[in-house]
Order: sequence, then C-alpha cells, then structure tokens
Amino acid sequence: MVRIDWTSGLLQPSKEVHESVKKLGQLEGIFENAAALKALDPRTAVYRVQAWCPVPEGTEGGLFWGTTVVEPGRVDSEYFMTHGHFHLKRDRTECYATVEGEGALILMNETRTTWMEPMSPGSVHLVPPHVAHRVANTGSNALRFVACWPSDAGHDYESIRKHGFGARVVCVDGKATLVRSAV
Ligand code: S6P
Ligand code: ZN
Repeated sequence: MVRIDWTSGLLQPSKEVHESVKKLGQLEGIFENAAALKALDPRTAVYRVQAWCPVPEGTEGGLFWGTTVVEPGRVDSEYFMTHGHFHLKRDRTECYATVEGEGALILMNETRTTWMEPMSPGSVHLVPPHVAHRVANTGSNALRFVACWPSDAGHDYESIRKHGFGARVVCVDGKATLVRSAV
C-alpha cells in the first residue's frame, strides 16, 4: 500500500515508488526551436514523475499508478511538456486525472492525426489504444496529474524522438493553440 496526498497528488516515498526528474537538457529534439532551447539552462527541471510499481514491469494483468508534475514555462512559444510515448504494447490504454493546474493532453494515433483535450482540476481522460500521449502545462502554475496504466504496457519513446507528434501546443496571443508540426 502507498499513500497519496490529494492536495498535491504526490505519493509518499517508499521502495516501490520510483522517482525521476526530466530536465531541459534531456529534452533535446523534443521542442521545435532548438536555438531557444539552447539559450535556456539545461539543468532546468521540466517535469517530475513518481511511479508506484507494485508488480514487476511487464507483468500481465497488473497496474501501475503515477503522479507527474509539469513545471510552468516555455521554450519559445511552446509550453513545457512531457517527452511523450506510445505504449510498447500498442493496445494498452491509460487513465489520467488532473489534480491541479491547467494543461493539454496531446494525443496522436498511428496515422499521426493529433488532437488535444484541455486538462483542469478534476478532468479525467482516457488514452485510447494505439495512441501516443504527452502533456503540456499551459498555465502559470505547476500542473499535477495522476495516471494509471497496465504494468505490461511498456514505453516506446524512440518513435516520438524520431518523428514527434503531428501537432504542437503553443502560445498564440496568450492562448494555448494546437498547430500542425512542420514536416
Ligand atoms: C506512463 C504515463 C505517465 C508518464 C509521465 C511522463 O505510461 O503516461 O506516468 O510516464 O507523465 O511522461 P513521459 O512521456 O516522459 O513518460
Ligand atoms: Zn503512457
């Protein structure tokens, strides 16, 4: 058993809770404007993930639970966001629920059609099968959300590193806007 603080979405640290931080320097090639990224401090934390893995990764029939905190910020006009991934087992789905902050869940199917769902406190989202997912913080405070996914889903980051998403969420006149990616 683990405990969650519902006000922050954070899990109480335990040996089953894995914690990681993703910094700007590790997100090269993810944001569109490479020059703008280079001008920022690579040590800047973009997001933190806690994952409660009560069964070994790859176990069929199990579930993992996690909390992600995405910091507010932008690289040029593009909001701070997670790397994004397909599940290695493409048909594995996932649920997200927003605890705090404003954001966008960016979804892309295997034909690269990309859409977004606005995230705000209390919003619950389903990532359908065969759909890549990433989250952008479109607000000015931390965005916190919880997630639950099958323990045999796995993560395919490589496809996203190579081909990105079909669209990006950028700030246009102060508003989060989905714009098609340059090919
Ligand atoms: C796992 C789930 C989340 C993400 C986290 C970070 O399936 O979707 O816990 O891992 O939001 O995103 P990413 O793309 O770096 O894994
Ligand atoms: Zn996932």
